[in-house]
Amino acid sequence: METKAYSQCEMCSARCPIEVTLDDGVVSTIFGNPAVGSIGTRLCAKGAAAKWFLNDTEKPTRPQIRVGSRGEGQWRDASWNEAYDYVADRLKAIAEKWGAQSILVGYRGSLNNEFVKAFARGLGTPNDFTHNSVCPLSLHTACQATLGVGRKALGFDIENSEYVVLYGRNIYESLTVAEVNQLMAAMDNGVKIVTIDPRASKTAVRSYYWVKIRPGGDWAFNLALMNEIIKSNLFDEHFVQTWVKDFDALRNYVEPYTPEWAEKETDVEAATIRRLVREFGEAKPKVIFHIGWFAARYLSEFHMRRSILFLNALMGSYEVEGGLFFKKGLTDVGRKGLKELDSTLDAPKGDRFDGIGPGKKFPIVDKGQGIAHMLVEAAETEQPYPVKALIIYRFDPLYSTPDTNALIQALNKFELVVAIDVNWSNTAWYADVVLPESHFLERGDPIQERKGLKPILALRRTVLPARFDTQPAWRIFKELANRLGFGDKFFYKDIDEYNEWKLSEAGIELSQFGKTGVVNLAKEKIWYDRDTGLKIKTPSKKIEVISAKMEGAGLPSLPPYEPLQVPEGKLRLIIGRNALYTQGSLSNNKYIKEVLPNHPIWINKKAAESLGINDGDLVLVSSDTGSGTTVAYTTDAIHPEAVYLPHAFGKRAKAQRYAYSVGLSDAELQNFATDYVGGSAAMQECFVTVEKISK
Ligand SMILES: Nc1nc2c(c(=O)[nH]1)N[C@H]1C(S)=C(S)[C@@H](COP(=O)(O)OP(=O)(O)OC[C@H]3O[C@@H](n4cnc5c(=O)[nH]c(N)nc54)[C@H](O)[C@@H]3O)O[C@H]1N2
Ligand SMILES: Nc1nc2c(c(=O)[nH]1)N[C@H]1C(S)=C(S)[C@@H](COP(=O)(O)OP(=O)(O)OC[C@H]3O[C@@H](n4cnc5c(=O)[nH]c(N)nc54)[C@H](O)[C@@H]3O)O[C@H]1N2
Ligand code: SF4
Ligand SMILES: [Mo]
Repeated sequence: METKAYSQCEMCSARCPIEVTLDDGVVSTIFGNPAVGSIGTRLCAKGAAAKWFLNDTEKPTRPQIRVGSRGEGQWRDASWNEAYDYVADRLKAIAEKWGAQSILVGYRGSLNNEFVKAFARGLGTPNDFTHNSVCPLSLHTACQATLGVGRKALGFDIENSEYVVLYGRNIYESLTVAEVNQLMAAMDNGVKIVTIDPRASKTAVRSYYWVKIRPGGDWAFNLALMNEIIKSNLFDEHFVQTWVKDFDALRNYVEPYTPEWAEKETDVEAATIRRLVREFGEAKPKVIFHIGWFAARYLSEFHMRRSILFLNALMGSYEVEGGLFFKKGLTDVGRKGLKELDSTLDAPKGDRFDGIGPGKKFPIVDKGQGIAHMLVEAAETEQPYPVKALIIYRFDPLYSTPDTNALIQALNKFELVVAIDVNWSNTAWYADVVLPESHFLERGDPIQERKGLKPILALRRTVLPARFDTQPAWRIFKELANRLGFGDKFFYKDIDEYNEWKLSEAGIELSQFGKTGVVNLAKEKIWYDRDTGLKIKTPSKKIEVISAKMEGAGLPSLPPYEPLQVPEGKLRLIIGRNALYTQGSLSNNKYIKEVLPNHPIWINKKAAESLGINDGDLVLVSSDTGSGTTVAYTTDAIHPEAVYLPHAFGKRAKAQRYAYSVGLSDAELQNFATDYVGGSAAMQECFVTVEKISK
């Protein structure tokens, strides 16, 4: 008999709403949830490949305890009770010997954030951290310093826009289904996409204009755009007067950065910059300078991202149709917000392992995000104190933070590493204990508030019983808390009871989610009054050119531009995502591997020629930190200073037949570099040589 169930995909963190068709209880297809048309009724290739992952036996299928040396891959099966007791006993001993602060709790943001954060609070450690320092952190910090809210507060009305300017943001490849749908609809409406990218991405080739920029040239490019917009009086004067603090400082600051100056730094012709500025000026305010997503490329990432926020201000494109908007949620429809478990526990005080805090290395970075890539330094220096245990939930730092070998050295200093994952991540492979979470179709999670112009609440519910001996996050953290003496804080008996508690102040019942798992909160789009109602939360309540937050921490708001530098004889390694892979986490998937087993390194034809490299040659790629081999793809479609690899290959867990050791891992080539203002890693401050090995 055919039945349908509704839930959310988790093959990446976009969490598209899905419709699962079951034949006598066996999954036959997974598709988009038609009840959520605005978010997207299609699925991407990775979502469809979830079916393979469900039945994959090359993942941990019951708790694992290491028996060989770290990373050797010798494990024994354990019962859940044994594994919980084992982890809890060791955590107690470590807390007693080294203090609770020596326990680090790392995670990638998910629906289960509140359980992970509550767990860290229960342990008494101030050291919880997300994956964000290797993704959007500098952008987030830039938004906080300029608008007083984080990056997730902003949305984009792409469908109604006239110009969408993308700084790399590769919407058609590094995707969420919703944004792909929006951009396709916008193209039907005649939008002009301007993609700035050193290589021809799948979005660049579908654009009205591809700006083949020198890698890292974005900040200089933006300074010149602002120079030209202001000089040509093409900015929205009313908006700037109403909402921008210290506009004159911005005008003076960009004065020397002319299009001719930028041409030398970015390889973009001054005439192109002038033409684009005229076109943007005429289309405003329906112009979106997309703030981006992945923002862990350069030392100057923070200032580049701030310049995007300024450009949107000059166009007056905040809170307007076809521009950017502040996302709306429960409180905008007159309801109270969802409750979260972590807010019922006090946040432990004390210095953090990662150097965030007033007067510290990262004075303006949000503690709630943490800085994952500071783990190595913390372990090596034992400053401000030794770190001894690492609990990792749904995050793979050993694949996703730069310099894999340095991190392995650091992990060897830990007395306990526990990975809670659905798969053999690199980190799980190097851990002491692996607690396997159930596949996303086999579990319920906390309700999600999806903010937007028309906000909704969405429910992930259990579609299938767990096939293997795995457990959901709500249970894993509760069981550990029970054994560590703060089980009373994890008061719920199951996820339904927890979700009822979560909803209890919002005045919504679990039963309202009905069959499709969605509650629509607004019939019409909600816009704030753009003259009086922008939700800017800086001290001045305006978009701050001179940022009170930065100045208060002794950081200059408008520092002079610093020219790009590439060491003689080296190429800059640039990176991105691939449409078929979610970082490295899904690479052991038969369906995916059938379509794209491996990926070459892109290298400019002329650059390759000068190195004696032909298309299809096997090459050795080396940096100061590591080296590896792959095949060269020579093309004009990349800037000559760059080589390009997606972050998806070179996995280390031998248990995974399809992924193990296939291709080159960019993380093994990258060294430690960081944007000390915004907090992100600076992964593209990485320079390599490429040599031919053979045909
Ligand atoms: N299929 C798929 N979709 C995903 C993901 C995935 O893993 N797979 N991951 C999701 C996540 S977590 C993220 S963060 C987003 C990331 O999405 P994006 O922010 O779009 O980031 P990337 O894919 O890293 O890179 C996009 C483009 O930036 C270009 N680029 C490199 N250097 C520069 C530069 O100096 N200047 C400019 N202007 N461009 C440059 C690259 O060539 C690449 O084409 O994708 C999300 N969507
Ligand atoms: N060198 C280099 N490093 C990078 C990047 C790069 O381009 N180059 N990209 C960066 C970016 S943009 C990002 S977002 C990060 C991504 O890196 P991570 O944050 O590590 O994200 P993922 O690879 O999506 O997943 C991490 C782990 O979560 C597991 N997982 C998936 N679903 C579930 C689940 O439902 N429950 C549990 N418990 N676990 C689950 C996966 O198996 C995987 O091991 O990497 C960053 N690091
Ligand atoms: S974008 Fe694809 S993989 Fe990610 S949640 Fe949506 S369908 Fe799943
Ligand atoms: Mo990311």
